[in-house]
Amino acid sequence: MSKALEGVKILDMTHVQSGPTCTQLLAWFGADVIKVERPGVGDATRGQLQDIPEVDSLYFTMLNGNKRSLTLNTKTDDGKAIFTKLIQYCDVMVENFAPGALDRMGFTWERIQEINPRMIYASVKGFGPGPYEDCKVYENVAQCTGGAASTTGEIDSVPLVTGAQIGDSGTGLHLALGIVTALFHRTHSDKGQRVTCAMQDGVLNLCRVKLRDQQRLAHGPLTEYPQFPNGTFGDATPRAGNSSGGGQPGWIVKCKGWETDPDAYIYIITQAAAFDGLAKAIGHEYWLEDPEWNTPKARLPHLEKMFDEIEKWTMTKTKFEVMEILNPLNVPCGPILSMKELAEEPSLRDTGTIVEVDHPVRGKYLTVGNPIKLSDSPADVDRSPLLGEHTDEILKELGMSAADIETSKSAGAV
Ligand code: CAO
Repeated sequence: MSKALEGVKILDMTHVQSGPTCTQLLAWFGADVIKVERPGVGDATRGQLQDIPEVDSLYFTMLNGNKRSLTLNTKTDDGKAIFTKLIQYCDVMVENFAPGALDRMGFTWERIQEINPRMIYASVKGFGPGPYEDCKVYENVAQCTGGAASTTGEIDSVPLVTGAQIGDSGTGLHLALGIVTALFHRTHSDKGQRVTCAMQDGVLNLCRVKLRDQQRLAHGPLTEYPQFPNGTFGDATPRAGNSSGGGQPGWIVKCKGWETDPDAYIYIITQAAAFDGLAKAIGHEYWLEDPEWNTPKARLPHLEKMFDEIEKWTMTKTKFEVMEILNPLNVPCGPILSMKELAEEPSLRDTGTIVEVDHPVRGKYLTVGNPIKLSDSPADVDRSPLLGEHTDEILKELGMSAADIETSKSAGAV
């Protein structure tokens, strides 16, 4: 079985999280990803949040698997010459530097096209063209500017950011789709193109249902939100606690052990089609006869009361017992799983979603493998490279002799 992106060469100028997520995905699918890092420094995340002194951090190792590392100072003359060869050699260049950084190195999109007209040049930036286009952006800034924070959190409380890295990893995913789309387009246009993805846009795309609700507000209260029927709505989509973003009411309820276990909770969705079974399971058959309860519309003003009653029942069972009872009844529900539980879950190991990797300096560590499974193209997960581990190997591939490589090293270019 061949790998889906075998033969595609990626010039990886990414750092921190958003760009590396994208190139790691492409590497898992078999692309040859050449990560360019500053000599002696490398991606800043190698040294951030280090759990073991002097060892590449988990932050770095979990975002840079399956890549090769080349050290190169693209601001030196020798470095620029080697960078030009790399642009000729590769199919795709990916970067997520601050706006204008590549231009300042002398590699504008126009220049890149001159060097290699088939090059696909992909970038993540914090914002698209507009008032903030020159700003530097990190994950939480994107969550705040993309609509996630204003719509996340308890009602009547502060905006919240989420632990899911929707600004960084989310935008990396969007960019990867843009790249494979451009690669497909190139098969018939024979030309490269520019792919850009702004983190604000990526987050907003993931908050699509909240823009839906913004427009629904003009036509009356959002009846599935906890503010209905007694609270008030302003003129913007409000925060809604743990209520479901879809048309089926949902909430997080306590389970047995919640007093001591911070994750003894389950999310339950009271989907209309499965409501009869749920009402019977919790001993509330009378809801099925009562006109105040027996239709989804009738239940809307009582959602808080409904979830209180469901919770009285779930508090007598563990989250896994609730799953066992409600799943056969087709009630959509899911336990709140801690990172510890996920790391130890055998089925996630079996599918390669959580993978143990061996690193020559760190030893074994866990990483999240490829969540996208292709039936005919394996996606093995390998360790991240050491800084500059593949410098000589890659420079030789570019046609440089051992003497040329030595000269570039003494000039501080690699
Ligand atoms: N050789 C020589 N110089 C190099 C180099 C190399 N191999 N690699 C990077 N550099 C230089 C860059 O050219 C830049 O120099 P200039 O400022 O002179 O142009 C410099 O290193 C630093 O780049 P930066 O400004 O991107 O880095 P930063 O740490 O100050 O900012 C970040 C980091 C993430 C805020 C910024 O890169 C950014 O806004 N990126 C776009 C949005 C993004 O992806 N954010 C997600 C980050 S993950 O949370």
